[in-house]
Amino acid sequence: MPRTRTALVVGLAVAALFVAGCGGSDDGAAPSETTTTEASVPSGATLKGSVGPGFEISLSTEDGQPVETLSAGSYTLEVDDQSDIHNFHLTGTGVDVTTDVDATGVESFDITVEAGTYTFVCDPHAGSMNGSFEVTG
Ligand SMILES: [Cu+2]
Repeated sequence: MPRTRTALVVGLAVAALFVAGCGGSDDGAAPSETTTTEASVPSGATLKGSVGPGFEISLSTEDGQPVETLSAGSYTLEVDDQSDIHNFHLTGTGVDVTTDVDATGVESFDITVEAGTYTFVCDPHAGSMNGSFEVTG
């Protein structure tokens, strides 16, 4: 009987390790599943960045869909900075554009993106105000 109990304990420990391992492995984004209603954004389109007035930052298409993936190419980035305590700062390969924290209003940038990950943040609150999208080649 002691032998049976030992086997059970070991089995539970292995199961716990397995679960922990699985849980820790999805820290990185795993874009294996994409939504079926994925908006296709043609190169040359206008992208709408928005920050404020609350602690909100977003990037969307002209139709109001969140930008999650883009094709490589050139776009117009139109940022509506609605707060003098936030900014909209987009970075990635070949791109580093930002509005001023103190300033408000709409500001436009011509950007050219290539394959990779692009990230936008509010610099003073980058830990909570951030987002990103992927560019496919
Ligand atoms: Cu902010």
